[in-house]
Amino acid sequence: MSDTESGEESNYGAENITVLEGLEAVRKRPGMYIGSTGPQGLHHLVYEVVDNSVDEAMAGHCSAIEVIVHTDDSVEVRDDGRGIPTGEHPKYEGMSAAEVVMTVLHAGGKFGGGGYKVSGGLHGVGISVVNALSKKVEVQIDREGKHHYMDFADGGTVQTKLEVRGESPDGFTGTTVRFWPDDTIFEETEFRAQTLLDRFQMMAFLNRGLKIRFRDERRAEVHEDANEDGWIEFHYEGGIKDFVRHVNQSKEALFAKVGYYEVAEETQEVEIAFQWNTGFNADGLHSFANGITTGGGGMHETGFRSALTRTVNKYGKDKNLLKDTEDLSGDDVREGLTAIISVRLQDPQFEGQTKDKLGNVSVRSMVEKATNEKLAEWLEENPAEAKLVINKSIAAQRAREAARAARDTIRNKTALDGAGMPEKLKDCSSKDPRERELFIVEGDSAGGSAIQARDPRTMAILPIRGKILNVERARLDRMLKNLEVQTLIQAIGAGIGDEFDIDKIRYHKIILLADADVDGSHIRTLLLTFFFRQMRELVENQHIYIAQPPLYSTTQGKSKVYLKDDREKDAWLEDHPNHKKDFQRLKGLGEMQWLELAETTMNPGDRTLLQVSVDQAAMADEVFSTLMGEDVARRKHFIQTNAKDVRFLDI
Ligand code: 0RA
Repeated sequence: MSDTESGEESNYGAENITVLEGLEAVRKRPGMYIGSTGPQGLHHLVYEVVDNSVDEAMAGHCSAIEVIVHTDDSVEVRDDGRGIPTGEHPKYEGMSAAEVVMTVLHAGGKFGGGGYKVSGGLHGVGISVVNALSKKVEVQIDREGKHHYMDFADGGTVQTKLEVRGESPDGFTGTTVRFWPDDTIFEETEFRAQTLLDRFQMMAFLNRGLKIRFRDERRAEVHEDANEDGWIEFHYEGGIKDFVRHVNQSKEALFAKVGYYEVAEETQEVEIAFQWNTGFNADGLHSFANGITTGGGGMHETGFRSALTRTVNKYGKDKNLLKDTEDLSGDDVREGLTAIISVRLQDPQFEGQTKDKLGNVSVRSMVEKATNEKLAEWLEENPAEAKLVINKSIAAQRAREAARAARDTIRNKTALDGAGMPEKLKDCSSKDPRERELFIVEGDSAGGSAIQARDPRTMAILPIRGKILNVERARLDRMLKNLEVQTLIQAIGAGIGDEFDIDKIRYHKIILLADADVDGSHIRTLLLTFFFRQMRELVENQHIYIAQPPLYSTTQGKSKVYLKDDREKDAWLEDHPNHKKDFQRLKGLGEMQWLELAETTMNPGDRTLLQVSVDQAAMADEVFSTLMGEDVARRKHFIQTNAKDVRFLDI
């Protein structure tokens, strides 16, 4: 079909039937193509369309991509690339190339032409899958001076065949795809702006120079990061170097430079950016394959890790910064390291249950070789930075040894002191961990009330004093010297860090009991962060709870009524319109009668406990990093921008 013949009914050949069968298969088993029909699958549709434009941009034909979410929850993706070809497709009679791209599975790639093509997209399924799962799709193409239009309905059936609708603006080429997800296929069809923004920002980091703009027309007010027209733009000339700077922004860099190297082979390539910070986390390694997060790691990470450890050790010994007998471990070298590894390859194998682990063996040797060579060069060329890295690694090694010693001391203490339990712990008598509960109570006087209020058979009380310590800035060895932390570890009885053994926990409910005020919130955040970092399985298996002492009390007739928070108070007032407004604000746990404490907060029949999820703990961890981290400006910004959202901090 040529452009002038557009609109004419053509005979459907065998090809057309295959096309419809292909799209029908997608509609029957969408999960096979986009993972799920939940929110993730829905957002995947956008990524699939944008990936096509990104390919065009990375081939050097497109300068910017614009994404708009419309008020009807349709999504429009525009680019100024070459435009999808509009001429008749050589293989499919009566169909334009653009129609083939939109309706034939896996036809999204560039036709003809040599060389290898590395495309993004989780499964690389192509834009026809989006068509199959939409109730309507409109395509506009500017190419060879003409503006073309075509649309589809009900999962990819052509409504309007490609036709010319006037001239393109002077010299302009490009493609616009707008789609309406099919609400009979997806559980919900509402897009979440932040999810899209996070993805676009990541793509912009991973594709140096790429410009992605986003606008959400559903919002009445303009996003805080948007310009006056409502556009948010991501554009990083530094690519993954800027990514590393971004990750280290809330931390204190060990030195200002960001290291970088890249190596391209015939069918695969790698780029790596890195910078150490003064923190103690050893999990700052983030890897990607063809622009997709590989949270499960894989061959690229394995290659990098072994070459990193080897190269830093070799440099240290060559320069006499390390003794010949002193070997730094991988953990020592990675402490405080933020690194981005991005590989591109022809046929990525994603493995593991969540398909987020890269399995291609050839990638390991490429990354290992690249790192052995280029990292060694970088260290040679940057001796001041290299020395800081070696010294930091040595400090990490010493701290690890000290932590081991401290851990042994605690373990021996536990073994020697009979039951080995700290003096402050008022333990319970039941021997069955499943029914035993540990209340961690802030302050000695509150601890006193809690001891009186408890059921001594199942409830143990551990009073701890004030701020346990700043777990963010302390290494494990210092943390282990802290008496409050030692007490916690002993009471829970399952070790800490790598040695934590969930099967040994002495209580199945660990309940944080602190005041409902700012100090209480702070100590809860500290404790949650500690559990999240050092006993993560406790959080993952949902053994952590937050007790909720009431904020108000009032009397009705002869009985006392407790109200958890302002919302309960307001609700109660609504139900009792004639009640005089004499509410007591309960100041703190310490001032509560023990009976009050029992009846409002501790008795299983009366209390409400908040069960902590990993999300909440991770949030505490992030809030904590930001609030307690070294970077004052960022901390201030965080407090200012989150001051309105009290829920966020008030865990
Ligand atoms: C096939 C071939 C060519 C470009 C494209 C597809 C293409 C697809 C999409 C999807 C969204 N935006 C796009 N831009 C381009 C090559 C065209 C040529 O050789 O001129």
